[in-house]
Amino acid sequence: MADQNTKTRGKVNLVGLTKGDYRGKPTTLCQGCGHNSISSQIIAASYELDLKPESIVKFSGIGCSSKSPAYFLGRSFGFNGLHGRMPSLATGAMFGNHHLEAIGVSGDGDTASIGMGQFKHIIRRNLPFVYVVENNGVYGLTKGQFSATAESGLTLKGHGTNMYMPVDIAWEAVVGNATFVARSFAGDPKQVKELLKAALSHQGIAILDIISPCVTFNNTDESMHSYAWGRNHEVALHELSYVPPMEDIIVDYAEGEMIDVTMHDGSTVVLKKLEHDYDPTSRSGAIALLEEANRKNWLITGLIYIDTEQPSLFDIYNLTDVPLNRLKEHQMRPPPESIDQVNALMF
Ligand SMILES: Cc1ncc(C[n+]2csc(CCOP(=O)(O)OP(=O)(O)O)c2C)c(N)n1
Ligand code: SF4
Ligand SMILES: [Mg+2]
Repeated sequence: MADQNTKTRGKVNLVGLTKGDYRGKPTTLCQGCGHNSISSQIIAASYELDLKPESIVKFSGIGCSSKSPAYFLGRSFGFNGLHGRMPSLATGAMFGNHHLEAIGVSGDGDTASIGMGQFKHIIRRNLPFVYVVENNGVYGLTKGQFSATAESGLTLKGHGTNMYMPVDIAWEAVVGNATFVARSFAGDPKQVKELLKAALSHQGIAILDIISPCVTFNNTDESMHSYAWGRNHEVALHELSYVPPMEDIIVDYAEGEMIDVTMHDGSTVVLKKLEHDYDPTSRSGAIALLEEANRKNWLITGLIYIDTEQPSLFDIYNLTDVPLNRLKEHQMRPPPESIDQVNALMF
């Protein structure tokens, strides 16, 4: 019977679901858009991590990227918020139920233009939240205007030449004290998936800046957000594999050539060093690397920075274990003694 099931439904994971159970609605984005490739990797990572879709909540702002939560995890909760306001929405919702797994998808416009203030503050608060920026250097939804991450000197049809210096999302995240910062490229799906798995196991803010080409408005070979540029300039820091808590780390690399990072849930991220002898636990090293990459026009990808020691927003507050909407009225009404205590403090 189990075999028959597997044949008709596909291979099931530890929570009895097939990969198809993690899909969403058919995409309405352009064919070849990098955002579609990232949605596929969110589906694959959630399936492989055996997450229950009903324990995940998705957030987004406004943009083609922000539409994409409709195209993955159709059985999960979702909230499409105002432009640039995903972080405050996510913070409020997660205070309501901190047992949920939170994934947010934003764009470079949604994050680095209108949403920059909110981006900085969700980082500072270290909310356990996988924050994916689908970075294409333009406002795809409103027909390809330059966003704040477009490189200076880029010329696009109908929009002239960009005159401003770009915002580097990964650099802003490291400087702002983010506890997990990674960069990837939609054309490197395996790396995107492994980074997503590691981010989902991190108990704090996980920023994933993923270069995600807009094939309609910003995919010329010279553009630093195009498929051609990504393929020709990607410098992977390490070969990255994610190992779940119950599996042994089987590696065929000689000792000294890899770094293990233990995540909060006991899983491990194994980083095999490539050309760069890079330590992702050094903040000053991460800043120096990003600055070197910008000077040399490298598209650095991989885990740029990680800190598993900082308390998360949930550690700082004494949050109720019962989700707020399930608390009974008598549990929410403070007894007269607590009101007296508060008044005594104030006067
Ligand atoms: C307050 C507000 N200002 C402006 C807009 C118009 N608008 C919609 S999407 C967008 C930019 C989207 O760009 P990005 O976040 O990079 O997403 P992409 O479409 O490129 O994936 C803008 C400016 C809006 N919806 N709301
Ligand atoms: S306009 Fe660009 S960002 Fe929007 S769906 Fe098309 S390719 Fe993707
Ligand atoms: Mg964009």
